[in-house]
Amino acid sequence: MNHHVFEGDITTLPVDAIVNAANESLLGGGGVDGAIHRAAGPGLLAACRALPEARPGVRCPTGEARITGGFALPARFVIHTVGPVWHGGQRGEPALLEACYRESLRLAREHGVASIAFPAISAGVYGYPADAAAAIAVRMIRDAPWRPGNVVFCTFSAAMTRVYASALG
Ligand code: AR6
Repeated sequence: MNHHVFEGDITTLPVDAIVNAANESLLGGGGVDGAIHRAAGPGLLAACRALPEARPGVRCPTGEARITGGFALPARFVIHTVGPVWHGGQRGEPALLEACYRESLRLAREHGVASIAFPAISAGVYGYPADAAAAIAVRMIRDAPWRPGNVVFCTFSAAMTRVYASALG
């Protein structure tokens, strides 16, 4: 597969779509979510706010994904997905994280995305162990029935870059 690891800010990448590790409100937050909203500008928040709620305050349930434009980003699209909060691994976390990758790829395919960048979904404040999260990311892309021609695993620290290098073998 045509993939590589890029260490740096996902908001700078000139890919068709970047994936956001969001929360269920889709109204922004810290980490990569905050960086994406800052770089995309207020149009992104307005587009998120316009998405229908699945239930009060929830525009994207955990394990699902939604797509918006990229506004001021170089990326044409932002695919927002909500990873699981790590509670020790017995509350369905692996299946939910797998679903994030599957649903993000499904939207990418529907929108003709040829290049995509993923951050380490759930591996920040949501506490998913980095090695386990990276293993799922790599497996879900490798085993996907369809994937964009160019897939970037975007890391944000030298330590996370090593984790992905190891997961990629
Ligand atoms: N580019 C690429 N990766 C980044 C960037 C960036 N600019 N900034 C941080 N990371 P996190 P989560 C890395 O916490 O664990 C938000 O508040 C970071 O180092 O952003 O899924 C949301 O609103 C880590 O490796 O996402 C949710 O409430 C990875 O991105 C919650 O955090 C994911 O860390 C989601 O938590």
